[in-house]
Amino acid sequence: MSSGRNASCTLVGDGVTGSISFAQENADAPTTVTVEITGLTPGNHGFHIHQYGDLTEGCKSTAGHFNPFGKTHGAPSDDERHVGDLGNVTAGDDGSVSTSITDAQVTLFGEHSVVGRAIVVHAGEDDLGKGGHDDSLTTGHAGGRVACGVIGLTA
Ligand SMILES: [Cu+2]
Ligand SMILES: [Zn+2]
Repeated sequence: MSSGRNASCTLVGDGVTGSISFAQENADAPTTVTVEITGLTPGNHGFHIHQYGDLTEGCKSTAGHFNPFGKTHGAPSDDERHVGDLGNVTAGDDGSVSTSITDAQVTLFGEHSVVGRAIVVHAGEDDLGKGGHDDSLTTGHAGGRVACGVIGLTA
């Protein structure tokens, strides 16, 4: 009998749609995040897990990046990063993304689970904390929020 967990997130935005799925074999395993998005501008877009699964004011009410350990913003490969920092996804010339990410900090289990939080896709590129802008170390200077959705458990 499997003890793994799965979750999904339907992204909705202005002309942007997407489907994100999460799979984790057990509480100590990394999580695989499969990303399918259409309707983006070509190029890199910040891709994060934000704190709240609250869309009452659209993507704005998801608040900031999920950061249970009080770190500064960074790249997915950095030790100093928010748990929600999944870096960028890259849209092709047709505006679509089809990729998968494996991350050791994102979990579907326990106190710091991402279930019930939100995925947000940004208008611009996440500078991974290195851009030197006022907001590089909080948001990666990724600009507006073009699509978002709530992460929920699935079979
Ligand atoms: Cu974000
Ligand atoms: Zn961050």
